Amino acid sequence: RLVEESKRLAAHQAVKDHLIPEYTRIGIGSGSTVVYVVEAIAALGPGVTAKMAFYPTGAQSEELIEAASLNLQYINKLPAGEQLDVAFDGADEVDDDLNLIKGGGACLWQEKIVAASAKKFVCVADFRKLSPRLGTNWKKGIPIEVLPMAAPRVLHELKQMGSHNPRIRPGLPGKAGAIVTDNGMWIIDAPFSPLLLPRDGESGIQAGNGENGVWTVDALADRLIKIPGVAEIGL
Ligand code: DER
Repeated sequence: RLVEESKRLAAHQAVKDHLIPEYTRIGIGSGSTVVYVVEAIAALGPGVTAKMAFYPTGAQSEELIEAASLNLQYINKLPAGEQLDVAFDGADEVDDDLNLIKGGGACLWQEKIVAASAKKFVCVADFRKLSPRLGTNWKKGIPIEVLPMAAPRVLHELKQMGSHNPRIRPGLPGKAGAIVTDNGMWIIDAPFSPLLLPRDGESGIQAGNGENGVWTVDALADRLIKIPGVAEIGL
């Protein structure tokens, strides 16, 4: 109960502080926390939201936007060179420098595209997600989205980089085989010792070569570690 309340508080505070009524383009992440972000936005009423367009980061995000009767728009329709005003999203772990682990919900590729398209990225995370160093709380490994045919080679590269027992994320009950993302990809979860994880832009671990085009390595590749923006943290 406390967790849900913390999520709701963080989400409503984040919207109150960072959704400026003049904004017209808003990114909406995926997961369970962002449900409360959409709840807070919808509560502003059509007087505020009618002129806003909301950009999803996957199927669940799209459903949230539609269910709240908010205007749905897609990031591929964003004119080249233009940005979203703000993007809200959750995270699996947040450290003191706003480094994030993303991908627990297997939506990280589109999330990254939308977050990177926004002038401001607001991460909404309840108290469980706070961590002195990435990898100390989130033990499931760094999520990496890969083209299925590249998975064997990526697994090998990750072992070479020091990941112990990287594995393809299995499907949920009722789905034989691997989880398939909204983009038709697989997810590899790669556990690393926290000491191996870079902080604030260190590139302690180079993203694998050769598979860059098919990798979305959240919270690992040095270009990503520091997502500029503000983290609204659960109380
Ligand atoms: O997949 C992701 O990165 C999501 O943002 C997710 O991991 C956050 O999930 P939660 O809000 O349900 O904790």
